[in-house]
Amino acid sequence: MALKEVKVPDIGDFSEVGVIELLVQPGEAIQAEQSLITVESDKASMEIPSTETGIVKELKVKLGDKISEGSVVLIVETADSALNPAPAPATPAQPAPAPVAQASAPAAAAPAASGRIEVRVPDIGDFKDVAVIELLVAVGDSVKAEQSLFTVESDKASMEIPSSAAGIVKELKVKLGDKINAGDLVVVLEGAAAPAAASAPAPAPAPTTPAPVAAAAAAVPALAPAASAPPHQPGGSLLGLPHASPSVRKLAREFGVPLTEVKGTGPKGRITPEDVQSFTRSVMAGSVQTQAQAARAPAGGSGVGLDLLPWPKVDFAKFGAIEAKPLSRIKKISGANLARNWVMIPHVTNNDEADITELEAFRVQTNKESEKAKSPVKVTMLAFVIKAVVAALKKFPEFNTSLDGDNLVYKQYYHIGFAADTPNGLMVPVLKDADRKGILQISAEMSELAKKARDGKLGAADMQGGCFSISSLGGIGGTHFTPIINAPEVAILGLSRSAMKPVWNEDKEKFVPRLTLPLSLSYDHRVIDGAAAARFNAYLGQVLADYRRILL
Ligand code: CAO
Repeated sequence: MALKEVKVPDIGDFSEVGVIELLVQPGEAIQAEQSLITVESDKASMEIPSTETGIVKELKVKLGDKISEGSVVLIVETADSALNPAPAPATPAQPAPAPVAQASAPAAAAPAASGRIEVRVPDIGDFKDVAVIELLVAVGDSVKAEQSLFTVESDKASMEIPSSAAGIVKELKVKLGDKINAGDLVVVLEGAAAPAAASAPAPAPAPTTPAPVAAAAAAVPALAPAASAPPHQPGGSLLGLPHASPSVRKLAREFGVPLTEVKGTGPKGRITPEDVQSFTRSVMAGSVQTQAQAARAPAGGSGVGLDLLPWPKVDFAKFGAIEAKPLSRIKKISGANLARNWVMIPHVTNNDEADITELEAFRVQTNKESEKAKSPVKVTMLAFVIKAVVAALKKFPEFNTSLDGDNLVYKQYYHIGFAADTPNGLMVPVLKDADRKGILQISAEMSELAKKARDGKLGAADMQGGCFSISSLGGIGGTHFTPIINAPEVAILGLSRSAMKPVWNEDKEKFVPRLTLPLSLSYDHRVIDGAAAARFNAYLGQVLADYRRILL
């Protein structure tokens, strides 16, 4: 173990930028390149990544602090070098935050006094293939030199690309979603009825002089385009646009939240991730309508969008004593995810039962032998089910997929998530490469991950990359239930409590007692047909009834 300082890397011309968001806290496991804090000036907002993997021991900054290159962000406890061969002192492993500059250096342009002026993307530092998320001018607009033309965004920062000259926009060479790089032709102007400033020729692409950045750029809502920010801001003014960090804007786009309609509760009205989540919840519950919904929903209800009744507002205190307690952070996050998955995925649940009489006997026997050998590993039915699910995923590959636009992505790895009940709420750690592990190793890793979940120590990497999830309520009770699919996965298996049941035996012509395990398979009906789901569940049952089938 070693304690290491994580410092602010080279952030271009920025210094004394304010910390507006803390993304990690002491005790949390972090990965190299994971974002630690968000900083913001009047020109840009960006996330500062970690150079180390380990556990956060101490945060050296707090909200509102001003930081510069070299400032210590936090102290991290890293595993010793044999376990963690990735220490890289002050330089981030990745292009790190956006190199950002002042507004003084506009996009490079062909030096031109009048006539056709080509505006190109200036040097934007380490940014490559960044997506255009907002167009701020339209053909026919008159623009001034340094006026912002459009906004681009990477996952770490966002910035506006300014014009290098004044003139009338003749051609827009980019559209929403285009990926751009330094030197790309973006706008053709006809000029220049321009003030002298416009012709201040940006000499060749200036080093470290990307654009002024839009701390306040609006999200492009995925589900509610009608409610997006105004298509163009004359004069490049950012006033009136929502104030949010890149990660918040990304979150908003993922949820289809029009940021212009969200009330920010952060400092100076900044929109926080919680604001986006609570807006989503309010829309889901029907207590708030987006402008786009309001515009298209006639009074009688059209069925378009969610079109729901508002959430009932009840003064509970009128009926008896009450106590209101805030939801935990995990509940808030998982609640927003569950609600999205429930409304966006057409769920169907196939219920079946597996005869696990022999497998349970084998499990009990295995545990007895482990006990004798003083092994700490205890095997539960869930470990056998994980391995059986891998066999079923191999036989029915469409269950190991994710929808990505019009594509179905088939995965060739087998990472299985399992729901773990923790004092703070539901978490889903992911057991990686279950196909390459035996039952004992799966059991050991599962109990390690479940303990980490209960202690609040799961890192982001422990919960990523899942192909298929299992929610086991077998240790608690119930006969069947409908698990909610963990998007972007396409299916989830729910296990209920096994029970001894009379099963008709054809050969002996009598009922025999068999231990049966209820299997509830929820699947995304856009990807999986009912027949395929019934086959998957039946096959799973066969494997659990006779585990030798895994060898076939
Ligand atoms: N039928 C009957 N008994 C079962 C069983 C089943 N299907 N599955 C487990 N059990 C038994 C175990 O054998 C164990 O018995 P003993 O204590 O006698 O040995 C007991 O139930 C407790 O098991 P466990 O919970 O410790 O272990 P597990 O491997 O089955 O599950 C974990 C691990 C982390 C998934 C579980 O602890 C957990 O958190 N479950 C809740 C998951 C959840 O909340 N899902 C809901 C998601 S949707 O809201």
